[in-house]
Amino acid sequence: NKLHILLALAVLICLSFSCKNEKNGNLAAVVSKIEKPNIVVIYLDDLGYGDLSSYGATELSTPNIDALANGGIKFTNGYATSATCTPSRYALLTGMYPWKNKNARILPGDAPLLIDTKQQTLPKLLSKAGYETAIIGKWHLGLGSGFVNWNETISPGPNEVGFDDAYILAATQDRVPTVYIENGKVVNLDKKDPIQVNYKKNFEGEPTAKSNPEMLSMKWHHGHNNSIVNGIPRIGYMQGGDAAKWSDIDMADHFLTKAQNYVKSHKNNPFFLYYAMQQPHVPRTPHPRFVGKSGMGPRGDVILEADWCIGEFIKTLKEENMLENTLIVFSSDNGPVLNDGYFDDAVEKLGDHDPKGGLRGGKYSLFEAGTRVPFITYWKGHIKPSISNAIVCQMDLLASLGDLVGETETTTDSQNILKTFLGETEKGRDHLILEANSKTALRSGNWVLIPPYDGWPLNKKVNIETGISKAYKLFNVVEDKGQKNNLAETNPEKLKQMIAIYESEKFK
Ligand code: NG6
Ligand code: CA
Repeated sequence: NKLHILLALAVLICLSFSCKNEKNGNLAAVVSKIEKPNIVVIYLDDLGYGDLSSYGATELSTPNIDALANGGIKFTNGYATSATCTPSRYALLTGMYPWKNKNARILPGDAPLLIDTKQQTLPKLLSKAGYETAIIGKWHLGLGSGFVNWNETISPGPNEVGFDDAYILAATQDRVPTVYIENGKVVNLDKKDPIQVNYKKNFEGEPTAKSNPEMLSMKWHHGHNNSIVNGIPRIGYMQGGDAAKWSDIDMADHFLTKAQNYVKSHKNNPFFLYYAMQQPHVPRTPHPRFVGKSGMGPRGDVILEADWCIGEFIKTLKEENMLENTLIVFSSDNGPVLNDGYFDDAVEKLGDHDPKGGLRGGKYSLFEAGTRVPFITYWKGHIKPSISNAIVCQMDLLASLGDLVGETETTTDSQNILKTFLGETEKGRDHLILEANSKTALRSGNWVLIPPYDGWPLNKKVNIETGISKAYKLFNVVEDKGQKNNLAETNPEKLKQMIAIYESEKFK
């Protein structure tokens, strides 16, 4: 009898192995459901290290994200690769250091696709393991391969780099075209009112923030003075596409509903969902339900709105009995900025809130607040709640999640630190190159090295220290979180060591 059972088991195991890669095979579905959790990456835009109550904020309360932080691993040394959006997203999806690709910088809304369609990507790797993959939210990695005709199918894009489904905004909320794109097609496009986009010159007769300031409901501070959509002046010129234009105040709800529907309709096969939320990037347009709720103006209000959305999303996972079968990764693409080009009271109403959470710098900066961000992994029943001081980077998700689903990946810069992400070890990366506006720095152990660069020490428009100076800077960021004491001169030995690591990483 025992032998029979053993035989039956052996047959089952063989069968399950042979079916593993068959996406729609019934047995494969059952087996992979047990073995492979759904994976959701919730990615915010410009959320700072100190913007969550679980990361020390006292003036804002973010209970839903806190529930993930307190019920999972809260990383205190979690990094985006970069201090701006496009390069960080590039690294997240490709596992490659963005400074190795000279085009990986903030892209205009009509830029060509930055990721080579032959490149390895996180969704491709997970697809190989039988996952269905989707992006819902902000893309900002370029579309097409030259001039984009927004009225035809737009390709290549997310679908060509590994996403089975894509419901995106092309670039940023402040850039045209201000429309949603679903699997290469502009949503609600009226062919009789075709969309045209130009980042260099306006279309004749189209109002701009400069020609028609009376049309504005939000004022621009720097940049953001081209086409006007919903009273908000944007970057870039756009003509046509009226029926397709999004409603800014409904954007958060819109993406949330899409994300909830995706979950509900993908119960039979493991899925990877990249839920790329637009908050708290400018223009900050909270739904009226959230206006005034933070007392901090729109920036605080949209953080509360994002937190609410995440709470609703988790509720859906719970209702669908999927929470224990879903690994959630939460992070942000770069550090915080207050005035990023609009007058929206972010500076005036900040009060005692510190979006940087005690770090120095902010978005666009080589100092820590540029790249060190909230970073959480949560998997109910599988990850034990803890706080981890390990150095981890979003770029490592590719190799690590690959390992989780049985796919080995060693050709990229992504390191397999799955055990760190699951809380099985406190050890993360030894070191990491950080990037801001194509300039780089090094985090290694407790230390940060910023090499000398030419340029301004202060980005005056956004009032953020860039980290740029003509001398080496060396900080012990464990003892000196705010990077106040430059030890380059007093610790020449450490400086030498750090320069050696930096150069071997950058020029290998
Ligand atoms: C800058 C924009 C800023 C923001 C940023 C991209 C101006 C003056 N500033 O060029 O408002 O859109 O690009 O942010 O235009 S990111 O988070 O997507 O990198
Ligand atoms: Ca960003």
